[in-house]
Amino acid sequence: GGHDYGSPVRVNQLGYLPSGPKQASIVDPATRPLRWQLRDNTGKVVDGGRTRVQGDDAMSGDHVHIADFSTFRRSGRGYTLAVGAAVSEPFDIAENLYDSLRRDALEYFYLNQSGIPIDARYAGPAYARPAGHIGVAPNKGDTSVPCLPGTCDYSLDVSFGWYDAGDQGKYVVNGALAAWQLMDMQERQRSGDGLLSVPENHNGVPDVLDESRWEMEFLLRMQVPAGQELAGMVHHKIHDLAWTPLPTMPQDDPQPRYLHAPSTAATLNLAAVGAQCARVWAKWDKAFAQRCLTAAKTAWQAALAHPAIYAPADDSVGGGAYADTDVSDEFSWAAAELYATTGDRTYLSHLTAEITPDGFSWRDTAALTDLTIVRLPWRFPPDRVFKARARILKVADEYVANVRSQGYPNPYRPSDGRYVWGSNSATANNALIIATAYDLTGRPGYRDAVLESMDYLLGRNAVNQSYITGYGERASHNQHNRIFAHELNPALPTPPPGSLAGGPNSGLDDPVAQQNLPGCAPAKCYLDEIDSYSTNEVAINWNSALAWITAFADA
Ligand code: 9MR
Repeated sequence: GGHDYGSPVRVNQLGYLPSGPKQASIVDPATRPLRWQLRDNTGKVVDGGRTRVQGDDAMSGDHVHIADFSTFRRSGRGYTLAVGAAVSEPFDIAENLYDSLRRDALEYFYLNQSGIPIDARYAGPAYARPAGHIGVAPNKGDTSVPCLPGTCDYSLDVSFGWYDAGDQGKYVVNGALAAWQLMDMQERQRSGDGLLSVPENHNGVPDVLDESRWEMEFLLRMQVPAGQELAGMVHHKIHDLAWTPLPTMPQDDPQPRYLHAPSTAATLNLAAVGAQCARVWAKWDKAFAQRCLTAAKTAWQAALAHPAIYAPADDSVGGGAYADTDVSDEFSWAAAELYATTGDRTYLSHLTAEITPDGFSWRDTAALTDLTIVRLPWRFPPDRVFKARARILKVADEYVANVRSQGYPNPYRPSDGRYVWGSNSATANNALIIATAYDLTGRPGYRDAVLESMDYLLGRNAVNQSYITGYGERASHNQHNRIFAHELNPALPTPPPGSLAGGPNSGLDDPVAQQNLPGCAPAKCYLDEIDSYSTNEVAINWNSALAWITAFADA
């Protein structure tokens, strides 16, 4: 209670595709259908009808109606949907609706690169900044980072990579997932050089690959060198000794940074993305592809030799823990990628994990085995492809049912009724699975459900919030971030357009959320405040999911 969610008429605040589904969700206690009107930007009524009563929505506690204006296809700007006296936020109907978001969701990665000046020519003046963590005082730099005292006695150059999120740590398990999603976009649908405003945009290599390489270069450097005790294993993470205050610009970070102990999970993540990297780069840079493959194979062997080294859950001072004590799913995913690239049958027996309705995240990579199989069906035994395909369709059907059965079109509906930290990434990753079902079958229902999932992220939700900076009248712009900390210092920019907020989190894992959201319904546990890191952070593995599904929507 007490929160101002604005209009009860909830729309995709960016808009709708002319040929796509067009629905609004309306919060209203009425038990009978209500009249709705679609108005153009002069206020003229251009369409109308009656709502369908969807009923009580479990995840929000709202009583919801649905207005469907899908048959209206006329492009234009500034439409509104009215129900009684209530009027929605304005939206467009446009063929190129997702074109700029597609770029911005990817441009996010350049703006978060570590170890390089962010050039105003590409980033614009607001987002340009000096290189971070290159060892210019007070900065310690990432070029020679020691292990945490007592864990090993060498230092590594772990330059490159993207800053994780609102903090400037660099973590292998979610960094690898983010890089994987960018490379997977490219394997799904080729995009070209010149797509993005980045320094590499005329180097003859697709920009999405250039961008993912920045992270690969970091991931490769996290591997324990030959001759050391844990050679081939991969350090779990590198970050500051202590959390830095907000704001802190990367070049001003005075903290010492340390390598944390290797983990089996991180090692298998490098095995997986290294194998994928070898495949996607073979055509563009053979030497780099070979580096990736060697690292992947070495990592795989090291993981087999050390199958149960887990990152400790309490290692969360100065950086996140990213703990995971079940790596059977990572073994399976890595084996799938290695088999897809090499055809070596010894990997096949390790493909044991399958997609489940729980979807996937940095911690749960089971689904990525099946997604890898259907990405490269000609490389896998036909019975495996057949089964992976069937499993993906079954899970996608469940997600479509979630979209259709809830008051707001969210493919995510947790079985325990609690939204996780980063729930918007669960929405986006589930949408990716539905999109994959569309790619496999061409059935329009899948495509429509992906587009409706975009509606959820862009404002058709319980808090009337577009969770993507710069897109929509009520869009998140105060996400937790040390660089883009406009809320704390007006001289700094907001997070760049195309930044996805983590979204509602039932856990209320920060003091601001605890104070302001007691007893919140799951889909309403969200605050657009910079200090609410557990509901309103950004993260590379969330924006990579956004980038993937937005490219799908745009196509
Ligand atoms: O995305 C992570 C989420 O799954 C965890 O529940 C949460 C708490 O451990 O951490 C999230 O990751 C954060 C990381 O630990 C530190 N950098 C910011 C990440 C996004 O909030």
